[in-house]
Amino acid sequence: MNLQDKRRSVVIFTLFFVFVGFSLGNISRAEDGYRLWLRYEPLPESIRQQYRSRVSAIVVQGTSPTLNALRDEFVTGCSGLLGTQIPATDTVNLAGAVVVGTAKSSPLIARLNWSLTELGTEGFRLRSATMNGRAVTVIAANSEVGAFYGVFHFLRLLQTGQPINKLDVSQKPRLQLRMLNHWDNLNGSIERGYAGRSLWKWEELPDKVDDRLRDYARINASIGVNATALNNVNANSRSLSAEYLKKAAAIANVFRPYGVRVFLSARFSAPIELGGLKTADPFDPAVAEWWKKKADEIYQLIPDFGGFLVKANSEGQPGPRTYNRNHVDGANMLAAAVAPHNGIVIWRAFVYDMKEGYDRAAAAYDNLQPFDGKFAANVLLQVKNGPIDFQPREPFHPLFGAMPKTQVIPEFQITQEYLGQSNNLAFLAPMWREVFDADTYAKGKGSTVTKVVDGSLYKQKITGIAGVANTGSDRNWTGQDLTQSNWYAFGRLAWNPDVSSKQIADEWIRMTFTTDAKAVATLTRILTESHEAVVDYMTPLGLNHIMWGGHHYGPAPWWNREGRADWNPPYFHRADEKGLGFDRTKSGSNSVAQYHGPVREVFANLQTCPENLIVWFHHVPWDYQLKSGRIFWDELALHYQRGVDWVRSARKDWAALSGVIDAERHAAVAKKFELQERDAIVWRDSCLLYFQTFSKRPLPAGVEKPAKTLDEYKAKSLLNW
Ligand code: GCW
Repeated sequence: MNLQDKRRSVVIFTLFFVFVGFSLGNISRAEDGYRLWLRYEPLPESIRQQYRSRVSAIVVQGTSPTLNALRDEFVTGCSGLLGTQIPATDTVNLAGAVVVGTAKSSPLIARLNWSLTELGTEGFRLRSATMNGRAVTVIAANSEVGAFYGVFHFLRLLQTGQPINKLDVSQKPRLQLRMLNHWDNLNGSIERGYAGRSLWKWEELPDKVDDRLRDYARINASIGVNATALNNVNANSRSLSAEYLKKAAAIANVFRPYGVRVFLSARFSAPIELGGLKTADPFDPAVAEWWKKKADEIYQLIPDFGGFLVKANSEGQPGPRTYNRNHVDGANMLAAAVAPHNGIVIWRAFVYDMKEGYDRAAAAYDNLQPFDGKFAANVLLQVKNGPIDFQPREPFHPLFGAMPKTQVIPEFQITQEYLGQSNNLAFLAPMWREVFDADTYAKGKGSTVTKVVDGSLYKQKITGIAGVANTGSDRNWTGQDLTQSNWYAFGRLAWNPDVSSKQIADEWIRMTFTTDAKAVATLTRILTESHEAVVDYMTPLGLNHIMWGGHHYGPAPWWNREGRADWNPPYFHRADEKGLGFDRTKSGSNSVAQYHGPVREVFANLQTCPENLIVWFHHVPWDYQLKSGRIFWDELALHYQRGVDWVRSARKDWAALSGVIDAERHAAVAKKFELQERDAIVWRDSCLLYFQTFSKRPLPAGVEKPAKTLDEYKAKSLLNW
């Protein structure tokens, strides 16, 4: 055979297999990531066998938008997973039926007479039972959305291969408001979005509503997300105009059956820009009246409107302080406008406009803590996980545990502004776990952030959590297949902040990629290690905010071009001949005092401060000896190297999964790992070369020689590499 013949036969051979594959339906078909974790591909035959007799039909009595949607989901899901059409009926005439509903929607469920009060409005009970002498499974709830959550739970059991013959599960969400914040602009761009354009397509609304919005709502419902703020917190007043409210209402109509409520970010000066008033002073009666009328108008269009999300007096946004009023004056005025409709106001604590020479990490606490107990009953204070700004690692925010009379909710950033955007894999569940598990000592040992947030410590009426979304118009929603896991993880932790990262990873992999045991183990390990690896090659040992200015992709610890000191890396890392780090102890800014004892003393003492935060709290001498026995400089360098090594080995592990993962997603992720390796090297080299100009020490053994010079790294942003 000559070369051409050989090629031809390879092509024919390949085509043959593709054809056989498609006709048998068991070779992975085109996988573009669109279906996320709701793929519903047939389970392995051995597992299907076990399920078949237990999932013979779905019995949903009654109709309503939610009941219809959950019936559809169940039928599509089970039929796909079991490889056979599962019928929907409204009577139990088969063993193995799954009966779903509420006592109101379903006489069959009413007849069970179960007491479901403790499940609240969104919980569900999933139980094996007998009806008409037949073994059935019941999914019962107090609300149709609760029943929908039960359906998704049941589907997850199938997707992850769990036994379903003796079920007795009762669940309700631990946090009430489980919300995504979209930083979507009205022109379709997304601030800090790395997955395409805004999903909302404002220009087409309200006449045309993209079908994709239904999938967005389904996906959120599948992980229990029940609220969405549609527009950027750097808000445009027009989003509250009559024209845009109609568009928001069209979106709300699509989301409603899935239990997802709509919120809007409100620009504080909207009464001026939209209402033609001279001021937006919250004490001006005309201003308060304008907001009341605006709220009435919104609720006319969106009866279940959630309320306003507000970024005020932060990064140039207007706020009450613009009019010499304070945060409480502003928040409570808006709260009064939505209160008659049971709406809420979510006031962000990300405020750091302070005096010269201040410590930015102390600013949110300084600005907001004095108002504890003064916010109206329908105001929530949304606090970022750490005191600066979504850095790869931060200590927990000192406001958690410092506002016992305020309804504090955490804000996480699902989109990876500072963590390699959609090019680098950083599975964020471990990072969020770290925040939840942190002990604030607010009421003695065991006062974890989880307990502050879930209401068990301070018994606040409303609990919640927000995540800045990583979604966009890209076909795979998040710009890279593996970072879909962060959307999933956010929902799972919002539902139950006690779930382990490992469990979240394991579930997500089985639902999204494969149930092959070895592959699941490898991928779970890759996911759960990935965040620490990113910290290693970006900001080890407590470093932070040393990214390239503006876009924040890639390293630039030397960057000094921004107008304000606290937007420039040297402000944060404070490198000099003596050492590295921001002294936040008594000899420095003393912002460590914002924490409760004894955690305060632990952080404040160089000897006891966790090493992974050491330069966050201390200016650490280059030759300071760490627990490893190595000096600080050497340890820093080895962390950078370790990060690079991890990416290389993860890349290899991923390559080895090529037969197990479908070709399309396998290739797409492999490309991302290639970029991640490049990025990790650039991070390591640039940071070490730059910090070396201060430490004046050689790289320790085991750290590779930089590939380029510092000037070369300085010349070009990694974004344009
Ligand atoms: O992380 C910073 C971002 C800004 C963002 C701000 C915020 C929406 O760089 O883009 O603005 O935080 O959270 O308000």
